[in-house]
Amino acid sequence: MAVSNLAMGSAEISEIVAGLSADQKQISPKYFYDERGSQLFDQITQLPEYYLTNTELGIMRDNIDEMFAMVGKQASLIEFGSGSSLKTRILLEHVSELAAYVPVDISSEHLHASAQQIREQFPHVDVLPVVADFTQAFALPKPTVMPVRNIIYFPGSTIGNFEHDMAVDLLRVMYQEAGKGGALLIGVDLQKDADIIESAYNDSAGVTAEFNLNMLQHLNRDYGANFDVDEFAHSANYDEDKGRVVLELVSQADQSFAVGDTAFDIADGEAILTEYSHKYTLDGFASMASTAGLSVEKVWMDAKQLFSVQFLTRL
Ligand code: SAH
Ligand code: AVI
Repeated sequence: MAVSNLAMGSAEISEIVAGLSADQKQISPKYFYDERGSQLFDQITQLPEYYLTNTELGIMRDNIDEMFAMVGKQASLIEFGSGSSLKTRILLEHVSELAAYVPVDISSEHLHASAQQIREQFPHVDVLPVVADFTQAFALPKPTVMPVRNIIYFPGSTIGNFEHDMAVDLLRVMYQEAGKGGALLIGVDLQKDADIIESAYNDSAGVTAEFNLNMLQHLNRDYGANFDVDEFAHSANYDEDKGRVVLELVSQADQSFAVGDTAFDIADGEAILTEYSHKYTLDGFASMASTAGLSVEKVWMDAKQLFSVQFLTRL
């Protein structure tokens, strides 16, 4: 095996091994996103069943003037989990005199390609991409123009991929990064009819299944694992009581696999948890935000109240 081809961070391997050693085997959803995973996520956003992206884009377009007024001039826009920066383009088209745009993402090739496209489309914007795991401390680049305030932009309801305590910690990190006078603009998916939610994660074209299974391919390619990917199946169910989708990879046989030097057995029908996607009530999200020291200043929603975009400031 050519070690130089592997993104063999020992911290990452320890984290993966620890997750697979737990009673409920699990792998963090951040391992969805290698280059292929980011491409598959982009395909998910185009699916008719995946209401989240189109609904959020509609909310942005319908309320952009009000959002612009709240963001203000000479802000630095720092986006957590920027992906293809699709929604950001609406902000960049309307928010004049931005000090900088700082897209932060773990998926490095995809981030750099998207940042380059943004530079070409918006040559007047200072685009400063940062490859980082946003759950760990990371340094923010210094824009050429001194920003008046930092706006943390966190669209897509990526906050929903974190359990309550982790989500609170992440919101705290964000408001610390935002600093004095800063604010958060965040996309938050809402609780609704279970059928609508389950279809979004079990699309008829099978893209979400491929996205889920690609996590094992990513671990095989970059972290010295040897999963037999054909022996796992995608599963996504909405737990209405907990208000969250549970994404799993279910073993189709009694089998063994290894990650680096550590071997694991998995039984036929046993699942590896790969993602939660929490859906919120407005009150539930406001209460979580207030635990993190944040207050909801404004909520924008679509007419069917499927999704929300919220503006948060320090309590
Ligand atoms: N903001 C985009 C993309 C959402 S997909 C949208 O709304 O459509 C989630 C994005 O977060 C992916 O691009 C993924 O690479 C990134 N991501 C997930 N976990 C991350 C982590 N821990 N640190 C940094 N980026 C992360
Ligand atoms: C990035 N995140 C908000 C997506 C979601 O809907 O939870 C990831 C995803 N998982 C399956 N489909 C999309």
